[in-house]
Amino acid sequence: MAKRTFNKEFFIRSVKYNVRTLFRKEIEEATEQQIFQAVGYAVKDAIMDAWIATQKEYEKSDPKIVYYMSMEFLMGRALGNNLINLTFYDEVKEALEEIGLDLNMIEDQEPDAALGNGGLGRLAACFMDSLATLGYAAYGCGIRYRYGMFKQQIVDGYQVEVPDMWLKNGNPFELRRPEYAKTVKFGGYVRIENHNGKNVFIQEGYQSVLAVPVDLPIVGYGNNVINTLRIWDAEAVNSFELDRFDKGEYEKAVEQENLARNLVEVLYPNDNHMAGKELRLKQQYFFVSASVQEAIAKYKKNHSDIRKFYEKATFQLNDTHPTVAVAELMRILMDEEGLEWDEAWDVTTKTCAYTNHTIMAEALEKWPIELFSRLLPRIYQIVEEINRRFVIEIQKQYPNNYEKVKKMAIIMDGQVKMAHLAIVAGYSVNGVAKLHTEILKKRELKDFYEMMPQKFNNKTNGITQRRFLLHGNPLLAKWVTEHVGDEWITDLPRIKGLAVYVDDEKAQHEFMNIKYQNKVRLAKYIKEHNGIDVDPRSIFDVQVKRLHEYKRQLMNILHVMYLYNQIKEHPEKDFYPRTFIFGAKAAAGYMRAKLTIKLINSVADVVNNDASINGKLKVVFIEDYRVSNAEWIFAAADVSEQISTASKEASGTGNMKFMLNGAVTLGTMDGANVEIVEEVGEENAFIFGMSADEVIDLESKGGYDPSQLFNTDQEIRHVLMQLINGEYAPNDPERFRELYNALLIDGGYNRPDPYFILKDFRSYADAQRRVEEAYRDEKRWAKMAMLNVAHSGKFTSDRTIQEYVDDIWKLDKVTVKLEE
Ligand code: 26W
Repeated sequence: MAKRTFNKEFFIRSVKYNVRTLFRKEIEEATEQQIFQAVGYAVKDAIMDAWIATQKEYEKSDPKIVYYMSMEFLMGRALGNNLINLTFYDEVKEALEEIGLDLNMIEDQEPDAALGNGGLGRLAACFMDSLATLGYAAYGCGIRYRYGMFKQQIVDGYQVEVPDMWLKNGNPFELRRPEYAKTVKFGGYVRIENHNGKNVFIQEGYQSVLAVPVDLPIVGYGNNVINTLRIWDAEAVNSFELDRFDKGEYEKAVEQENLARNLVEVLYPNDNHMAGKELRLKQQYFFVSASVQEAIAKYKKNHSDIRKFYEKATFQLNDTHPTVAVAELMRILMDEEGLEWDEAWDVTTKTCAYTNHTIMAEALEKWPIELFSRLLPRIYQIVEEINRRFVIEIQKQYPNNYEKVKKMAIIMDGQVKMAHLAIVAGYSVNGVAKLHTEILKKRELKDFYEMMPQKFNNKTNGITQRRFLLHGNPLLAKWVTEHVGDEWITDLPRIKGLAVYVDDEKAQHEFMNIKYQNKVRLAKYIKEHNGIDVDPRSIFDVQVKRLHEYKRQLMNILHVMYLYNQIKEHPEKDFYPRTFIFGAKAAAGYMRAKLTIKLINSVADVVNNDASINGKLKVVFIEDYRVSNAEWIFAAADVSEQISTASKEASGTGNMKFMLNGAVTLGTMDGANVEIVEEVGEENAFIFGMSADEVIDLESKGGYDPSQLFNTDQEIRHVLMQLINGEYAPNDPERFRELYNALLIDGGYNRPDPYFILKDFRSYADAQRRVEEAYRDEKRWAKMAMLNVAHSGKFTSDRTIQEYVDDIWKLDKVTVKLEE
């Protein structure tokens, strides 16, 4: 890998200069935040030449471009990652040390760019990294939310949401580009005029808003490629014209100001739950319209035949959130470019492709016709026509089968079904892990698969090893490089070379020592943030992810309660010390999830303060789990909890980050866990619980009756009773009644325990016993953990992106040369 030369003197001068010009200070007087800003700008400077060169190269060689359209990009911090990918990290660290500055401290000043909720948003961020590293022309298209994912505070054990003012000190990496602003129109009505026998559609009485692009550089690893994440900010089209005293005009101006302000104010913090808010649909159309306009404008700069647009551009829709892109592209092609319906449809269906990220029914986006047509009148007309033509297709293929129409139509029962629109208009539909794609084909999207099987394909998710090993776990990264060379950084399957060391005692020792160092690092963080002492020699058992019932954090904490009971009842029994670590944000309105957080914290309070158990058990809830602290958490984990109800977790990506960092999976056969086990071998993971088929089967029978278990299994009964006898809520014994009821009476879907927590409990507890037993044998554990690292090669997002390129996008590879 060609390494760019780093000019230390120049860099130091640049940092000092920035402190002076930005803050009128010398380095010694600057605050830590100001130092971060100054270093950030110096790094952006270092990126600029390559960014320009990349754009020049794209203009020259005219490659096909993927527009990755996503409501969410969960980027995390940029500084460290940019330095890593520029291959300057160590040099910059040294340079800064020379002037008395600590890069870690500086990195810590940067707020996470948390423009996403969880899995889907972080996947988009990993994909951007891989696209640039592999040298493909890609734009990320998204929204510049003024407030990202809320910050989580834990107050008295409860989650409190605090606004995330991530831009309050400015963002040194962003580049505002008002000269490329676009206008986006909402509301009004459509007037149809006949021009020489042709219908012309004119939208009138609308409100408009200006979409202003803000670009963030995406640095490819060591290859001079700098791609662009383009996030759109909103501004009023005409800023207040004070001489307009006419009442109507004045109010209109106020409305436009308000629209612009509200539009990009905040990320919706719902994960896997459709709230149906009008503002959300506005956000969707806002960034999609601006992005599609931009893509068309870019194409037209060098191409005259809009009918061949798809040869140079493809739109990947990250879940259904950007699916209005389908109709927006049709609108522009017809109303602005003058194509006929059939021509426009041909282009659109060769341009758009859709990724499904969840089978949770409550996540499916369906918009009331009333709302949709009022907000996007022209777009609605187009969707109606797409639907009309599609329904004719269904009837042709399935004559007299009204059931099919009812199940498959895009518009039905007063709603616009975005997934149906995406499937009908897309040339590709993919799931995100093998099992997930099979469930889509066989169940959720069965009718569509039968009608258009050629569209369906799988793309198992991946993660970037640059952030989650090279940056997040420098000790292990260095050790891996010492053993297998550094090619793994851009070719993760090379990490397989570690397999020859798994029985080597010296290697085992070094490996376990690195894990220990990382546990010490996390223990310090926990002490600082939670005030809890944890023993780095204990087993670090970690579950970090969004809080959702299907992910079953409740099963995990019930098991902790069970272990605690065991220890109390049998103090003489040998028990290997364990630290159970949780991190999770709950959607602000998701009461059962929030109560689960309170339960975890309440159990932590009791267990951590019980001197009688000699510290055998600790429970830690890490506040404000996010990308930046995640990097440390993965590095320190022994056990990776991936315990979703089988069939519910589309893929998971945390599971891959743990594996890469040498944690062993304790999980169900769900999502990508199945493929992890396939790679590493069942003997190097702890698998338990019902299979996806068993779950789906039992669901179709209406569930099961957990009272059997409750009545016959005294230990389970004991734990459940502790939810309602005040054991963990002495002042309010009723506090956790809701969780008790969900498990035993009605947890939704009209049945108790819809996520089969009690059904899987024994099997889970047994798997946990096997974990303990394995950990006691240090050599065996070291070998298992090392084998996990060695077999993580498949799970790089570089592989995922290459598959998208080969099977879906068909992009051209680009190389960028820099004159030094
Ligand atoms: C409309 C509200 C809403 C918001 C977000 C619905 C659905 C979502 C996302 C699709 C939820 C999500 O993040 N899904 C996760 O996507 C990851 C990346 O593919 C997968 O690894 C996770 O299994 C899946 O839960």
